Amino acid sequence: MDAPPTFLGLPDAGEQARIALVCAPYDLTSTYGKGADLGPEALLAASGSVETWDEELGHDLERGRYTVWRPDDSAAFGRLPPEEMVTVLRAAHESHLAAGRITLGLGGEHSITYGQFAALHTRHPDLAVLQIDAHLDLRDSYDGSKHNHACIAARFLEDGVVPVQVGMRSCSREEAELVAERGLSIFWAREIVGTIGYHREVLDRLAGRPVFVTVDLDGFDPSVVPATGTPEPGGLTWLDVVRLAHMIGRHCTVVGADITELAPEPAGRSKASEFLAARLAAKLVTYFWRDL
Ligand SMILES: [Mn+2]
Repeated sequence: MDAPPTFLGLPDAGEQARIALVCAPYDLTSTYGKGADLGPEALLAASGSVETWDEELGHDLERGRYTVWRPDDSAAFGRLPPEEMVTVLRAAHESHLAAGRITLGLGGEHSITYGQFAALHTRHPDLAVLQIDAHLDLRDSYDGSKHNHACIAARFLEDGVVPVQVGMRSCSREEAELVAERGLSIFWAREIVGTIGYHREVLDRLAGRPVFVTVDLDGFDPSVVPATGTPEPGGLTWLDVVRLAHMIGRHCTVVGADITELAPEPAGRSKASEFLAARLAAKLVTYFWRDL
């Protein structure tokens, strides 16, 4: 059997690593397109073909030290109830944070984010969250679970963190009412695609706090990332997302990030989505943590 893929095809740095990629092969609560449990390995496999040289900042990612964390038994992990899944992930993130590493979560459906968020929020009570997504995810529960993929932003709110949400373009009436009631920070896709004028306002909302960046790949337009569970038309471009991330990296301390909802297309189809996800992982590491 082939060895499992590493990040960017570089040797796993083990205990010496400064950045841990925490894989969450989990897709139990998704409701439409399935396959996000295959996302982490598809992203890592694609990362072997990503250039380690960042052409924009002139930085070589080969200088970094990375390790990959996987559940002991991926199949069993994939069957855990969502509440237990986030507990396992929280412990994994906490152990890497305790060892002085930054963690980059790889999903997996968006419900995986809560484990990493909770680990970071304990360490940084003033944590701010930037959420790139098509969906508000403000339902308190869905399909009987508070840890459904459609509820992640409700969990942030419940823990006292108002996420700054970018790329939004789909919600329920109840979610829209909550937005109005609470005056939430929404940057609708239709108002920002192709622009950068809103960056200043994003920064104002993050207000100098440590930042966790959570990316649901459906924030991208489906013409850019077709391989995701709930593709919504009218989304962000590659440049929209990397310009925002670059700006955040220049002005904020980013203490963690994740990339979720990659649901690879069957073998033989386009690999554009997994390559983009891998390239995005490389970009986030470059923008946020190139000096580690
Ligand atoms: Mn979404």
